[in-house]
Amino acid sequence: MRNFLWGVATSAFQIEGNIENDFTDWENLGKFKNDNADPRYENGSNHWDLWETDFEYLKELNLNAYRFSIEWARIEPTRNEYSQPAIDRYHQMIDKLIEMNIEPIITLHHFTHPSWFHSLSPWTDASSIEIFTKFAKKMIKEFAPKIKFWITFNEPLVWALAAYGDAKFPPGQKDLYKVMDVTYNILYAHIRIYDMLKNFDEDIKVGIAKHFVIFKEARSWFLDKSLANRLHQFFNVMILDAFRTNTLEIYFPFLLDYVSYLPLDNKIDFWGINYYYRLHAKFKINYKNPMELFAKNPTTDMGWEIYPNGLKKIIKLVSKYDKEMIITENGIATDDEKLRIKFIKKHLKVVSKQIKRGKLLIGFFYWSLLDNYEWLEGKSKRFGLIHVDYENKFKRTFKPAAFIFADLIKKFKTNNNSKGKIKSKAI
Ligand code: GCO
Repeated sequence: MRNFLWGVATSAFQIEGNIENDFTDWENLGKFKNDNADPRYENGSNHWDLWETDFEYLKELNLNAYRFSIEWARIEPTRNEYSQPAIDRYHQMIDKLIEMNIEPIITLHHFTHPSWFHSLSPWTDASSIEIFTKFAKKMIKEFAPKIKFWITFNEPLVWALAAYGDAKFPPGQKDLYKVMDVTYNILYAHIRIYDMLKNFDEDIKVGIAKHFVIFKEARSWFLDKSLANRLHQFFNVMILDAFRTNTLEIYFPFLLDYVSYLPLDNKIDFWGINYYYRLHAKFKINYKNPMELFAKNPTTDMGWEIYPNGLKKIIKLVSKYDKEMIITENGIATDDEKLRIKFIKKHLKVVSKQIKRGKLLIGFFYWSLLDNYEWLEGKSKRFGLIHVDYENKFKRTFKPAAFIFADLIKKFKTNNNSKGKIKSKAI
């Protein structure tokens, strides 16, 4: 039996620094719309320079896996011109992980694009499939001999909604039908990449990291219930179902009515679960804005409701699709270490029970190793187990929760020999 994967997750742009892509362009154009924070990138967490010491922390945390992404803009900064030094650096990183006995899990697309991408062939256009697949092919040739776990896309629907639903991410448009076209094309690219990876090596495992949210009716009124239901269908279930039915399909009264054949043929080996919070849904009699979504206490610095039981519900939902599952992201933005510790313990308790229950759950990744650039929130929100002092040469310091997390994993491994539950003594 393979060991349970205990890891942390990162994404290239959020930590690396020294990158020019669609996000830095967007920032330079002053287009980020957020009143609450100053989303300045300013070299991320400077991981590009500090990666070797950052990787040492993985061992100190008792981890046996690491989820990261490669930055397309760094590898193909100009269309069809690949940067060998960038590719070499990723090789070095992967080699180092392997040498450390840490299972690398690679993500090919985590929200960002080269500067040339959106104007040449945005995801709304079917030609984007070819362009991204070409990049993926090159990455497979380079890294597939070394890496067993591949995530093609991180949160495709979240990205599509941010870029084409509420216009907060580049290219900043508002059209729900475009959100569907984008989702369609991204999933189409997934099929192509899945086939390429499997042709290269049948044993490679390919997944998507999908975001899940618990939607609860605000009042026990049938319209709140049906709203919560629709949101669940759209946000959580639509893509899962498409893999089974070969149809990407959603009906959302007044907002969306979309059906399209998509030959996914169940081409996925594991579902990545990114789970953070619950939302309450209230129907409003207002044609332009028919819903209100809100969180209840306790919340994190992101304003997200802490609801560990939701993780159990999501695992239950996804397990019905009968694929392996990895919790590819779960974590908290806070400056209160007591709260972070409580958050981690409660979620790991759910995880340990679920591991006991079945064989499908094969890994857990805390988001994130380091404090990093949290998209619209900039660096104001701190998810890291390791504190980054942005004012002082990106100096790293372990936070109290890091020690607790490391300890829980260690106890889990020794007490349970990679299966069974975390003994309550350990928590
Ligand atoms: C996402 C990403 C991460 C985030 C994390 C916290 O879900 O947006 O995968 O990049 O930083 O989820 O919001």
